[in-house]
Amino acid sequence: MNGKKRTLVTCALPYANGPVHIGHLAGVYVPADIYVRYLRMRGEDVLYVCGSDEHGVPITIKAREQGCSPQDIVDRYHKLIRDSFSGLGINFDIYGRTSSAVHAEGASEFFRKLYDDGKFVTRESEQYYDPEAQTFLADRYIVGTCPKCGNEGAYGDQCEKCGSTLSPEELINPRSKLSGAAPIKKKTTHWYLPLQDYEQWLREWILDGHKEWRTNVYGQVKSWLDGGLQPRAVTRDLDWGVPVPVEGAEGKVLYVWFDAPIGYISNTRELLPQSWEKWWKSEDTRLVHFIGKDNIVFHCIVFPSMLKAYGDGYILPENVPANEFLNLEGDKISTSRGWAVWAHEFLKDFPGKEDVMRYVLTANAPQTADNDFSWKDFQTRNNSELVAVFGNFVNRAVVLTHKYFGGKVPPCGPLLDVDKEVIAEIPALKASMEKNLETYRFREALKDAMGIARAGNKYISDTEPWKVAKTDLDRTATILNISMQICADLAVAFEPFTPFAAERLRNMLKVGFFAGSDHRKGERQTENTYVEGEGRALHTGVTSENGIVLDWELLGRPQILPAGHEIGEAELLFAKIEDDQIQLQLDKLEAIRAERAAREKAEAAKKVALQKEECTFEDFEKMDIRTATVLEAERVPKTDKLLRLTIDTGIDRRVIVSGIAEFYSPEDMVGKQICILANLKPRVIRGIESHGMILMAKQGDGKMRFITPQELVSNGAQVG
Ligand code: B3M
Ligand code: ZN
Repeated sequence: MNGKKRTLVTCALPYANGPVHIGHLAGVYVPADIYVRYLRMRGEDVLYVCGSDEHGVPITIKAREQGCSPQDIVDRYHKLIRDSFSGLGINFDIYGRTSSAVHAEGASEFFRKLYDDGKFVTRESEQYYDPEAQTFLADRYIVGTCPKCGNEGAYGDQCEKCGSTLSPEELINPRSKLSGAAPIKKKTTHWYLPLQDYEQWLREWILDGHKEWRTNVYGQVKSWLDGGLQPRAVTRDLDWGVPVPVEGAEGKVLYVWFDAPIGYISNTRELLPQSWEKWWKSEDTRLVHFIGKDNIVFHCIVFPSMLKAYGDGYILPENVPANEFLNLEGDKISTSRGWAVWAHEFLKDFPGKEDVMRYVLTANAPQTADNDFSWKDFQTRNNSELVAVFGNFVNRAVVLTHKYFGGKVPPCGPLLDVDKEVIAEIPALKASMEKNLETYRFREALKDAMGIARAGNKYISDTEPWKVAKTDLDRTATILNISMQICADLAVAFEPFTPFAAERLRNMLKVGFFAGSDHRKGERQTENTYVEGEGRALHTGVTSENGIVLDWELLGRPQILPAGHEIGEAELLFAKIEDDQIQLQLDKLEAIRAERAAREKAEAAKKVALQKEECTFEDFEKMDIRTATVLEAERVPKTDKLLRLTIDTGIDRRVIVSGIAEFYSPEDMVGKQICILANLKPRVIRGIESHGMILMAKQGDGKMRFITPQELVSNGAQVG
């Protein structure tokens, strides 16, 4: 199909410091799975590689927070993530891990060769060091007060409260998360890959050679290159990671983004110790990286430069179809804020709906722009597309074939225009699907597949076989024959998108299927799945000897199921999703939002505004602060923030307008003794002249309380 003997598909290695969520699935893993299933149906030889990315500072931080080891963290999440993928039908040939011995050996060897070949430069720099814990500190391990918003828990690289990007130098009162000690600067040496040396080569390879890449990918690479590449550190002062295999490098490990991409190679070696090189070092292999947009620089600039530096015939990616981001209910998905739909929770809450999630994430795929997932849309697409069109069409065709023809495909008689039209539509949709799938436009390809279901549904609705049967069984036979062919088409077309439903449909039609060959270890033969040839899997108790075996080539053929072919009992392919199921999910998200708001409010309440600049005693003496009592109070019309107060200052009666209506009603204020700045220049507020200002205590979350003497004093008493 593409002139190469085989295709190697890699998927970004998820960090094993938490579960995967629908953003990961939409961005990387569902599109990759669609692509791999399609290629395999076309008979392509595909290797499908992924695994956990188990190093890096966030994992060590989570381990500290949970009082366990980084290995405990990655063991827990490696399993959870792997099971989540397989639960969604995303079956890699290997789902490895970068804490494995195979990876440590491979990454060390990779580094050592670049080191021996003089591809690195070293740099001495000053890094933050914890004198008590006697370890260097990554920025994330330094906390202090944010200079922008006063948040006392800001990190050395970012303030999670106001979102500012920070450096440890900017933090007020920086201290180590490990020991609480004030960090000191200490000299340390690291190895760097001089990316600038590869700039011209990258320009030629990508900017000249791959103009077909997605604009978001091509554009980001171009701006990185135009911005000028800098040497990139490939080692870190950390105790969790692949140790730097060089004498005198104790306490240093490979930088996670140096070691992780090598994980693709290590996972391949682990699966295919004898033949891994034909996948990574042969021009007969095409390599495709599926990633999210935040990984573009690592997969298009850093990793290719590493492979180039290493030499030895490593191939480069033919394409890197990076997706943009998926939002959730209009808000950015955030692991730290818990704002996500976790894959493992979805699988528990919606058993049997794995296809629906795959379908919805593809229909809303953020292919060239960020997109949004909403539970309402999830329900609507399931009910009005999968149930009402795809499932409804198949059900009517199968039920009626049983009703009128004893469950056997009836013969096809003379064709009318309506028959010819629908028969002609399918090959056209198939051709469009092929073009879209081969250019990574999965959302468009899904529309083509859905187009087949819509065509079938319209055909059976327009021809009304249940009515025709009253008078003309031959015509009914033709209609249902054609409808059953379209069911067979759907059993192939939907394999990449909704593999579970596609297999149930094939079982209903009692046909086999060529899913293509894969490289997973161990027997895949189950009681009704046969593995033939070089591992090409068949399903449903049908082998090429005893029945019909569908494959991509048959899709769109006019007569796939011959007259007389016996089909199985009808079963619903999809079930409606009820409002209460969706409401449960929305309530879950609302609870997360409320809990976060409460937490942020509580944190804000503790936030202390920075002290103002110094003033002199003379400055203070200018202010005439007095006690006063509120005689009358009313709301200021057309605003919910202001009260108009008439007060007795002991000097006079006057009117003051104050922004305290959010915290006090007029009734609350009448009779209260307050303190005011009496000699503030009068101001007109909402048309009312205000003479003075009430002294209020305002805490970080905005809550305000008026200041009052500890016990009643006379009005006009001077406050100083
Ligand atoms: N662990 C995933 C991420 O940035 C990162 C990918 C590595 S692929 C070699 O979320
Ligand atoms: Zn801040």
